[in-house]
Amino acid sequence: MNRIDLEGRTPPGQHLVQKLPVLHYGAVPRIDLDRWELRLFGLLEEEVRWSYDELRALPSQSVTCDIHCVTRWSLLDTVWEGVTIHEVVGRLRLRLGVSHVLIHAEGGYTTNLSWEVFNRAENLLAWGYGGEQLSPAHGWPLRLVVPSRYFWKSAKWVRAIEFLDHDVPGFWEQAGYHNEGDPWKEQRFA
Ligand SMILES: Nc1nc2c(c(=O)[nH]1)N[C@H]1C(S)=C(S)[C@@H](COP(=O)(O)O)O[C@H]1N2
Ligand SMILES: [Mo]
Repeated sequence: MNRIDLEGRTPPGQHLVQKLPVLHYGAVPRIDLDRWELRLFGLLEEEVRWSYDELRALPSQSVTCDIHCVTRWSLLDTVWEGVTIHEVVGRLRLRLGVSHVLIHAEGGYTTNLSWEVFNRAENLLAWGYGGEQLSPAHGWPLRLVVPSRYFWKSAKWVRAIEFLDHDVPGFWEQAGYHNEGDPWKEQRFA
């Protein structure tokens, strides 16, 4: 049985599920944490590289949000733990003119966001889900969570964030998915 949506939290064309499905293109990557790093590059005064330990030493926060996949399932009240994008951005020296970011994940998956959508308070680089460590299938060691967009923009296995002064379509955005992907506007396909 689907949960009943009493509060109007299900966007048009979506149905509610009770558990987080596993969905991705390709295989779950094998990751060596000792060699893992998160790279922040592009329009920065200085490129930044954080080891996994450095990342985990940043102040962490828990975010509860609803998520919506373009394949029409939504899950309410998911709980993620990690470092907020605001916390990350506050540690960078951005150059003038940053208008977009491109997220790079393990194995070549990418997704793009405007600066305005990327830099929202609820967005997280997460290492925890549902009170536990993120599982490999859900993006361990680090995934992005952008609740305001269809879930394909919440890249799993994130390795780098590129700061840009123009828009560069990501993997699904090049393949015909909508560039913005706002579930409340049903922006599924271009
Ligand atoms: N690196 C990577 N991230 C990805 C994907 C992918 O194929 N590769 N798929 C996206 C899609 S379409 C969805 S719906 C969600 C699914 O996340 P989940 O498996 O944790 O539910 O991951 C997103 N992030
Ligand atoms: Mo998806």
